[in-house]
Amino acid sequence: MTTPAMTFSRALIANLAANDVRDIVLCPGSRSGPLAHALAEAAEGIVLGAPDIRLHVRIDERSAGFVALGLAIARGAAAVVTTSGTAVGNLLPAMMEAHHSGIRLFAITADRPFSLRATGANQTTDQRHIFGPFARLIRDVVPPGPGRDLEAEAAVVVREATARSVGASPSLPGLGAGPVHLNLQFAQPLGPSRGPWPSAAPAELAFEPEASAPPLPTVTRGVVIAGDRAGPAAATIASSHGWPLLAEPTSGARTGPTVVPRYAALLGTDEGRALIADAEFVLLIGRATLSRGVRSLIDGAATLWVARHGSPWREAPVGAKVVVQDVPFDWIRSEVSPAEDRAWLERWLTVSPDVGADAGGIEAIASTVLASVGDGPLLVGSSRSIRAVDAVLPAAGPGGAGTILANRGLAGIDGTLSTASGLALGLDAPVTALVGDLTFLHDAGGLLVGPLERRPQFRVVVASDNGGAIFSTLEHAGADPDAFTRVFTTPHGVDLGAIAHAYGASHVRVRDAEDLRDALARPLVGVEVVEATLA
Ligand SMILES: Cc1ncc(C[n+]2csc(CCOP(=O)(O)OP(=O)(O)O)c2C)c(N)n1
Ligand SMILES: [Mg+2]
Repeated sequence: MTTPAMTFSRALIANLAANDVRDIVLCPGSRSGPLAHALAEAAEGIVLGAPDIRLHVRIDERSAGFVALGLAIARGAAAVVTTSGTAVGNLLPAMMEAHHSGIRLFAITADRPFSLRATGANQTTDQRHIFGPFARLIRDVVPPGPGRDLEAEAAVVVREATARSVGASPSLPGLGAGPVHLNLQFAQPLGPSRGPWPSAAPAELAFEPEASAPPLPTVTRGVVIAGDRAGPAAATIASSHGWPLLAEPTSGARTGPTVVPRYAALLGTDEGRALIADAEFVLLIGRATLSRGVRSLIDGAATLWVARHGSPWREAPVGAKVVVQDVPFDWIRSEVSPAEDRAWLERWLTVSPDVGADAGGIEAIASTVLASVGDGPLLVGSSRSIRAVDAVLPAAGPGGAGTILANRGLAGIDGTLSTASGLALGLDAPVTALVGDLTFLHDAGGLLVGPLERRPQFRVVVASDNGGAIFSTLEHAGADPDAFTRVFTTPHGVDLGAIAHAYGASHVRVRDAEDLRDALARPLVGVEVVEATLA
């Protein structure tokens, strides 16, 4: 006889699968046992009627959260399942990133029955509001019990979670896609029990229509800023109007004749400041986080319009006159002829291509990595890695913007290796990641893939400089050198090769661009760390 906990768990998973949440990361624990038993049934494909689930088991919930984040980026949505207690708290960084990046991450956390809360019971805390403002939906689900239609209850919970995760919520319009939290209380018995798998159907979703937006103004001195995941519409608008395009590497929009190379460095020069002052119209698509100059352009714009586009990014810069969620079709389709006066565009494009160039070091690493990955997926870590890629990434030909991704929601240096692992599993393809050494150390546990697990293929290129080099480019570098090194740079002296080998990953150290190129040209097998120390 099946137990209520397992009946509910099977129905929950069947409904997740019916709604295309098929990649599920599971961490071990007893309270989450009913979900683990059900997931194992589905994943092994041995039980008739079980949905097709791709199960990934990880030990550390913080890493598991980011593996699920990477899977969700690749597949549209993914879930992570944990037991109760501090296990849940370890999902917080991934949930924060998912919230700010608009990623459909389902946190499914097991809990003790509510009657045990505040009684001193083991591993029992208040898990309900742990993700605070970062979950589109928080459902605290009472323990499954006998005599109820548990299959219908599970279907309702998943339907609501699906709707909120895609942003189809009439009660919360404008939130966009993002993470949800299902806190599932389970009472004994928690052990395995045989039972049938229910059928499940996809939820029907109703989106709120967006209010219509005004047409784009006809101005000469316009600028288009394409932030994270802005999409190709940004490039289309910029070229059709003849406006300069400042496209971040993860915008998917660095293409067309008006792309401004090395805009971040340009905006720091006198001519850049003059251009900022002279811009009469700024169109921001997606969220731009990489350079202070771009932020000045946004904050100082005479007229600023914003299309948040694709991201759930709810905040709009102060002073935005028009804010829309998606780029209206009319903005792309409308017949415009590019500004006749090309002087404005020329001022942006005639800047020396190596203004502010850092010919050696991290830019050489970034160029070599970009050349080697071609159109393949590249995940770029925060700090100097993403800025170096921004500086050296050439404008792509039509349709060839490549797949450059980064966790720009909060630009953390955490979870990057785990995100790469999840991406590789979700894409079923090798992924390259480019990260700094602190970023590598922060998530070294992301190299851990148990021997019974699906094998991701990813290569982590570490720009290795024994600490956080970015801080020497910021105002803090004015401090006493010893104090600065200790409290900002945080050198560590860790042997990265020893770490890689401990996790069964391969490791190679390279000292010049040629060796790096050779290392990247080798076929990738499993997990590989390429430590680059280019002067
Ligand atoms: C989780 C988290 N903690 C702290 C920071 C602040 N932070 C930004 S960059 C950075 C240093 C990164 O060093 P590294 O990965 O070695 O890159 P580098 O600047 O040396 O290229 C730190 C600590 C952050 N972004 N995220
Ligand atoms: Mg570093």
